[in-house]
Amino acid sequence: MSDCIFCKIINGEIPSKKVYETEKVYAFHDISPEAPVHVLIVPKEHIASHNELTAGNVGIMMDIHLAANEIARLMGIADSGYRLINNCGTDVGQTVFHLHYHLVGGKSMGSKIL
Ligand code: IU
Repeated sequence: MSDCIFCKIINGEIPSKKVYETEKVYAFHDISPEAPVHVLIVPKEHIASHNELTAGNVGIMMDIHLAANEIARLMGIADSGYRLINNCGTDVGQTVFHLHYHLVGGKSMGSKIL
């Protein structure tokens, strides 16, 4: 999508600090990290949000979750633990409407969700 900032990051129009890439997924350090490790995992296909997942495109979730496992290992937090967070919609703070998962960790965060 031509005016999507994450599409521009994926195609290199806007620079990013790449962590991991496959044919279907791109991952990079969040520009405004909220934890010692804060990586965004993004499908290369433009999907606006979790709401737009369908039977036809949900296969990408396998790639995203496998990427998350690999990135957690690369970042050295696979054993200490991490969260995978998706914000869907404005009430929960989605600001970029290109599906993405926040992989956050590297510090103790307790068990509360909110
Ligand atoms: P959200 O779930 O849509 O709120 O997350 C968007 C994230 O994208 C947020 O953590 C931003 O800091 C991050 N981000 C970025 O890493 N690079 C950018 O150019 C822009 C946002 I715009």
